[in-house]
Amino acid sequence: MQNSAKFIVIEGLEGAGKSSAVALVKQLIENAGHSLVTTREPGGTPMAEAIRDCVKQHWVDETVTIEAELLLMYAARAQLLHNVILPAMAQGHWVLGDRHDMSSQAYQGGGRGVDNAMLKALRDITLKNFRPDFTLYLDVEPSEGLKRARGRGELDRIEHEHLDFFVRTRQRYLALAKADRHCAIIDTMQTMENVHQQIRHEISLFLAA
Ligand code: T5A
Repeated sequence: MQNSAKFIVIEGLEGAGKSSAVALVKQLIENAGHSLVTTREPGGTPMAEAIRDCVKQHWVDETVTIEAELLLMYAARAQLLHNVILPAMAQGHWVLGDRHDMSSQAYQGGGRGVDNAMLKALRDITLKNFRPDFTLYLDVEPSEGLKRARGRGELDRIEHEHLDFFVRTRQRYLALAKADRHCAIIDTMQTMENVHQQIRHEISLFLAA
């Protein structure tokens, strides 16, 4: 029997509403009769969670270089892919990821200005041909997303970047999402109820395909 396990990813800026989207999509997929494993990036394994702490924390008297941040994101992704995502899918479980490679393309590529050749090389090494079956990109205006993130608690190292950084990151996200036929764009500048309605619609289309 063919293994039809799928990898679904939720992407978006801080405050886009990924956490509640993950909970909703999990429920929808499980209601459709599939067993599901949820992950997050960076993170999802003991070592990748340590990398997450490392990239999110404020370092006193030390600048985190663009190169170090980039390599840490891919190191965490390699751990998660080989130790969690691929084994789960091999056993027939669907996997739902809170962020994946599109985050590196958007934050490191768009936000930090890492060139596409470098990103492609790292993606080829880390993921080879592995790609999500479906991505929900939750679009939010950066100032609104940061306002929501601030309301949720203390900002981490990346969230302390200037607004410009998030504007560039969002521009790259939108370009990537529009070019990807396996990606749906969700407008989150609306009530949570409307956002969830859009998500339900997109997931039902994906499940019916
Ligand atoms: N990163 C990550 C990279 O730079 N490169 C990479 O390759 C990867 C994988 C990870 C950081 O690392 C960076 C990106 C990030 O900076 P994270 O914690 O995983 O950090 O991600 P964040 O985006 O920081 O997580 P947030 O919790 O801020 O975002 P969410 O999950 O999208 O937001 P959520 O759901 O917690 O919502 C935040 C608040 O907004 C409210 C919610 O109730 C909540 O209080 N909210 C709304 N309010 C009104 N209307 C709506 N429509 C709302 N939607 C949510």
